[in-house]
Amino acid sequence: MYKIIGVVLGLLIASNAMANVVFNGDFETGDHSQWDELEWNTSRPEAEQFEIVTSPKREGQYSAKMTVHDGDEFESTGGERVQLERPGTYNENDGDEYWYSWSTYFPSDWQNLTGSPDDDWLLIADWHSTNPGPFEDVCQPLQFEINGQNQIIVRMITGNVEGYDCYDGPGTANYFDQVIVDSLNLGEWNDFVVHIKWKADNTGLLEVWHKSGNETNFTRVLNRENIPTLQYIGANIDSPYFILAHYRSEQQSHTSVLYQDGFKQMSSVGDLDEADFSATDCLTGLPEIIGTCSSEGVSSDSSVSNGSHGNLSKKEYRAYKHYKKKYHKNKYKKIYKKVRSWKKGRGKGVVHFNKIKLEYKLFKGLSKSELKRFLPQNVYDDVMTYKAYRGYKKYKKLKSRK
Ligand SMILES: [Ca+2]
Ligand SMILES: [Ca+2]
Repeated sequence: MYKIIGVVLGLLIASNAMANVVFNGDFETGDHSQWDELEWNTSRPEAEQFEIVTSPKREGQYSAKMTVHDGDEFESTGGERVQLERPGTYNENDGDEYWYSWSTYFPSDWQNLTGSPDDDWLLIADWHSTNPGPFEDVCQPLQFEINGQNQIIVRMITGNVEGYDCYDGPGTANYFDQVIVDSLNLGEWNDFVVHIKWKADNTGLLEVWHKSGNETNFTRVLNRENIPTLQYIGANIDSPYFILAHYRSEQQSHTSVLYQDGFKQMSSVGDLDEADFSATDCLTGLPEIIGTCSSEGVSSDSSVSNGSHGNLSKKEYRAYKHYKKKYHKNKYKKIYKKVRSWKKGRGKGVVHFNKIKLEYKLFKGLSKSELKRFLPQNVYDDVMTYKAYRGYKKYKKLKSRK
């Protein structure tokens, strides 16, 4: 049912504000020129299906309003659509690792999709197999789909897809559907963050985070490790490309409208510590993507959140949050008092303070377990106390500037 569409490789779109952004499709040019190809029912004026609007918007000045009417097919392809293809220059290759983020808005008068399970589908985003070529008749390796129950589903078909004719083939692919949102949130933005290690063998990774409306925290709604995330047939490995979609079964007959904004493909999310990127944590790397991480979570409005940083840079703010999270107020106070007592305790105390300070400086690069091996237990404990004292001082300094 998902027909293959043609690719027209466009010009490489230059420049991104942030170093880690590989491709920016946020519509801040006031048009769709960041993207390669717009596909719509070309017998209509483009504006009936694609429009840059200022409201609702998720970030910056502009978002994209995408409308599909009954019969809006693109040239001779199946399915009804208005969608944007990312320039082929950015296709994912075996071994690539990227982060993606975008936001989709479903108006409050959104109509449920109708029909049989074969017909009640609508895609908001997908990675499409390259074509022409051996993957032409295989379905998208990865797609974000709305179904007739108003759920958002992530569907993946990767690995060995030999013999696959879309979903009907007898192949040996890695194939799954996972519901990531149980009931579509209408009249508000849905934010997505996707992390993918693109691999044809079993060493790939797919993680998806989602939040909607006024939710402060992202939730990791999908985590699959050690899976193939690319399709292959024999020695051929596919290099898929991203589509920001409003693409649905031709069996639908109502007019559907949705808004897309803020798409970014990134090589990293700042100096985010992946360990911090847990299920419901405040995502500390997100200032560079969508919204900003505050102590309460991720704000939905980056302009407001910038204010809450006061005079701190993003890096300083992350450090502030790190220290704030690491030590409770009372624990810090105790540590501070102890080190102050060394410094104030004339003679012996000062000698001890200087000794610990020196040990700290000498062994700064070592891990905790290495330190433990090198130092007697009492010295190790005091070095740790001194380290925490430094953290507390840094925290207080950052807090005063916040
Ligand atoms: Ca925008
Ligand atoms: Ca139709």
